[in-house]
This record gives sequence, C-alpha cells and structure tokens, in this order.
Amino acid sequence: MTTRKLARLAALALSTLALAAAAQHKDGATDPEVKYQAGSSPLADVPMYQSTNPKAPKMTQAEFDRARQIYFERCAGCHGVLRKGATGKPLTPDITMAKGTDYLKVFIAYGSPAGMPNWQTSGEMDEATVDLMARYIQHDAPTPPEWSLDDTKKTWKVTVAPKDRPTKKMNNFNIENIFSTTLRDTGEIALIDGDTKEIISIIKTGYAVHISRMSASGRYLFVIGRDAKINMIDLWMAKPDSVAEVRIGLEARSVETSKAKGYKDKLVIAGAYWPPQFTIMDGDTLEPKKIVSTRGMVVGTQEYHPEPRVASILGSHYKPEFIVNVKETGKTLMVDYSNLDALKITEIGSAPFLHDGGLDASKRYFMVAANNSNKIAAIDTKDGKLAGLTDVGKIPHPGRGANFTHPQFGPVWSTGHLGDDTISLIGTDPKKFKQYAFKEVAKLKGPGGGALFVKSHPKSQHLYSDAPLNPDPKISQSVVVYDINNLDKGYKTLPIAEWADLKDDGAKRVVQPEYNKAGDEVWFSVWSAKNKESAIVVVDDKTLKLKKVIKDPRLITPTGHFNVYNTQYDVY
Ligand code: DHE
Repeated sequence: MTTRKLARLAALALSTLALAAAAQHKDGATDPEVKYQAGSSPLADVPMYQSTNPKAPKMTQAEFDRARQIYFERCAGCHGVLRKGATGKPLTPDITMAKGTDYLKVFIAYGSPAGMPNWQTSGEMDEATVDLMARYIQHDAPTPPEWSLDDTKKTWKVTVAPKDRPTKKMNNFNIENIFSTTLRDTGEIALIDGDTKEIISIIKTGYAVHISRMSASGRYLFVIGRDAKINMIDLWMAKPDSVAEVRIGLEARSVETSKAKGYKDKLVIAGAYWPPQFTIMDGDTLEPKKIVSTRGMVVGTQEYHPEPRVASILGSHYKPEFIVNVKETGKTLMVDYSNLDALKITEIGSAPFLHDGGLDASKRYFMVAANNSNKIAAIDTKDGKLAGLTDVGKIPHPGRGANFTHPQFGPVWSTGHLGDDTISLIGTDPKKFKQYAFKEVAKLKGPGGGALFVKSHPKSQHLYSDAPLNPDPKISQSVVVYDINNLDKGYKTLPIAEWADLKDDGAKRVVQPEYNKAGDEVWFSVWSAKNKESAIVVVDDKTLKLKKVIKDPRLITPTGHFNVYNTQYDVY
C-alpha cells in the first residue's frame, strides 16, 4: 500500500471518530468554550517575520497571507500565536508535517473529541479553505514583532495635559453611578447616567474594546481594546472625554490602577497577550515607565513557555502591589510597585490557565479561575501566598465572581462555569469558618453551561447568573436568579431578551449582570450582531421586575458594563 493510500485510510478512520466527536460537542459543553476562546485576534493585520520552510507544501504568497489572516481570526486564541499550543494542541511543523496534509484536513473539517471545532461540516469553512489551512500549518509560524518602551512611547498621546484639566468636577452627573458600557464591535464605550439612564457620551476607544476599570479616586476611567490601546477618560470634564492614550502591545485584555494607600491614582498597569508582557504607566498621563516580560516556566512541569498571556490584573487594597495573573504558566505575580527601579515580584504558582477573577468580600483574597484545570486559586494578597486551590466544575468563568453570606457556610465567593450547569460556592473566611475556607462548599444547579458572569451585591439578597454561550436561545437570552437565603428553592428565570422587545431576530445574548451603586437595580446587556438592534435592560432587584429598557441606535453590540463605584471599590 502506498503512503498516500495509508494516509487516506487513516484519515477515513479519523473522520468517523471525529464525526462522532463533533456530534458530541453539539450538546456538550466544550463547544461554547471553544467558540469563546477562538475569538478574532487583532494580530491578523500585523506585519510579521516569516521564515520559509522548503519541505512544507507549496503555497503562493497570496495563499499564505490569506491563511495567516484566517489563522489569527479563528485559530490563534486556542493554538497560540506561535502555534506552540494553549487550549488547543501545538501545531508546530515538526508535528504537522509528520501528520501530512490529508490527515490535517480531516481534523480541520470534522473536529476532534478534544474540542477542535468541525470547521467544514459546520459550514464555517469550505473545502478549499480547509486545504489551505492544512498546508499553512505545516509552514513555520510567522512571528509577530516585539513591542519595546520606544514603540509604546511612539503611540503615547496626552490630549489634555494634567495642568489643563479641571481642578474640580465640572458637570452635574452623579459620577459614582455612571456605567461604562463596552460597545464591542464599534470600538467605543457608552457612558450612561445610572440615575437618568440617559447616554452621556459615546467615546471612541480601541479595537473590539474589552474592559473598563476605575482609578482609586473614582475620577479617571481606563478602557482597553483588544489592540492593546488604552484610553484614559476624565469624568470631571463638563463632557467626560479621553485625555490620554497609549498602546502597550499588539494584543491585550486587561488594565488596572494602583489602589494601595499612598499610591491612589499614581500608576496604571496593563497586560498584553502579545508580546507576553505587562507595562506600568504614570497614573496621570499614561506615560510608559516599565515593561516586564512574562515568558518563563509553566507551574508543575517547569517547561519553558514562549507566550504566556497576561490575563486578569487587580490592584491590591493591602499593599502597593499589582496582582498579575499569567495564563499559560499558571502563575500569579505580586508586583510590588513601590520602587519601579528595583521591582520586586513574588511568584505564586497555582494551576494553568489562569483567566478571570475577583476579590472576596474582605478584599484580602483574590479568587482566580484556572480554567484549564477546573480549579479556583485563592491568593492571599496580604501575606503574598497561595491560600488554597480548590476543584470546582468544568471550566470556571467567574468574571469577578459574586460574594454573599451563606446561611450555613458564612462568606462565600461564587463562580459559574462554561462547561457545566453548576455554580460553585467557595468559603472565604478562614477565621470564623475555617473548615470551609477555600473549599467548594456547595454547588447550585443552573439551567445549562455557557455561563460567563455571576453577580451579587452586599445590599442584595440575590445572586444572578447569565449563560450567553449556551446553545439554547431560551437559556442564552435569559438570566437566572437565586434567593441567597433560600438557595434550596432553586432559581427563577428572568426573560431579559423578551423584555427588551427588540425589532430584529438577533442573537440577543444576555450578558453580564452589573449592579448600580445603591445595589437596588441590576443592568444586563442584550447583545446582538452589529447590524441588529441591541439594548440594556434594567431590573429592579427587590421585585425582580423590569424597570427600564435602554434603547438607542448608538448602542451597538453592548457587552460588559462597569458601574463606577462598584468597579472603584471592588463591590461584587
Ligand atoms: Fe473577556 C474579562 C479575556 C472574550 C467580556 N476577559 C476578561 C479578562 C480576561 C479576558 C483576561 C479579565 C480582565 C481583568 O479582570 O483584568 N475574553 C478574554 C479572552 O481571551 C476571550 C476568551 C476571547 C477573546 O478573543 O478575547 C474573551 N470577553 C470575551 C467576550 O467574547 C465577551 C463576552 C464580550 C466582549 O466584550 O468581548 C467578554 N471579558 C468580558 C467582560 C469582562 C472580561 C465583560 C470583565 C468582567 C468583569 O466583571 O470584570
């Protein structure tokens, strides 16, 4: 039998397996997670260094460029920029060339039991594209450029210098109750007055804008786009607007500010996906001061990882430290910013891949999801050590999580899951409830997987969970709410998208509960595609009834929203 025939037979056997796997996915939990991770990377348009590999299948330059574009739009989120593997398997030429084009085509077309999407049978790629991608991944991975202090400085602009900014608040807004809403696909944020529910302004930000964070004083709002562009917005201006901007790399997700006593509004930090590094900036102007690489060894195996992305970052309330979570290495870096010229970093290993998280109610413990290990790590921000590492459900995804006092277990922090229908409750009081501290003490049952964000508030008796990535529209278009004093009763479903009463038949995914400052209403985005109507729905937290639907043609693809006060003080 020729090698080609053998390859065909192997491919046939694999396709049968893969077909079964793809079908399994459809109902299983990996599908939402895979789709979520496989978000488009802005690196698609960045010029890169490319070495040629004469042994790889032939490609014209045009074919190579198109495949590269597709790779960064569809594949890099899971397989990594350098194709060394992340959630997905490594795809370096030593591995892919040994498999050959036919074998790879089957994988791409039909998917795999490990979570690879079935790109061709799902209709997302045609046969020619699958062939193109199978050839592309046998070539050396093109390397995006590094990003130095000089590159950062070239993008740095102070549009209103500190001396030209107001010396007092120049508007009548109740700043503490403003919401910054991400308008994902237009690269903007909407500042919305939480009292009147009117849009204050729409501000241009980075590409596929991602999160907003507040300065410790509550005056400055920082927004980061996926293209690593940060906008600093002054909420004291008559009409709040951007006063400084900078790009800290080529791709990023997180930004945060210094919150420790004596350092309020002094520094800003942002973490990049590419290059794998974080940058510390001046809190008044965003002038870049210090860049630190996160390349290094993975916890446990202690193997070198060339692109460990920076995930969530939090400014400690206890010490002049930033808590920087590094995804692929599974390490939390406690970055002491009191002397940038002699930076001290305490490295706390837990488990890969660290993603999102938030503080417990006492603000001492940072609870972070190691979503590839199905664990939550509790970082003691006071003593700078790992306080606990507990097993939870499949692919925990808390956002910042939700804190409340459980009638039996005392203070708990909670997370939902992308991969199953549970909400895990973890004890967080090692003094009064030592036996429960940093252990999963209970699991609540939700309607299905695909959950992204949970939320509660110290003044509320409710816990909310969304599930925007659940394949069932009935679930993705509503939220569930639990009475924290009667958790055994199960959840109540609120039909948020139905309440929005939108004119289009868009995806209407309901995403991210966020309280107002008073803690008596909860805001949700109803997120449809760019060309469809979206809205924000406000629910009365006491009665669980609809309070207001905010609709406006400018509210395009709203996703996350960040209440100034709750973000400033880490209330959730
Ligand atoms: Fe996010 C937080 C990364 C896709 C909405 N997201 C975060 C954080 C990280 C991250 C590392 C934590 C930041 C912090 O706390 O400092 N997000 C990623 C991805 O890598 C991923 C999976 C794929 C991608 O290509 O970007 C991704 N995220 C999304 C979305 O598709 C969401 C649902 C819609 C959107 O706007 O893009 C989304 N992510 C959010 C939100 C937060 C967030 C709203 C902040 C939650 C909070 O309560 O603080």
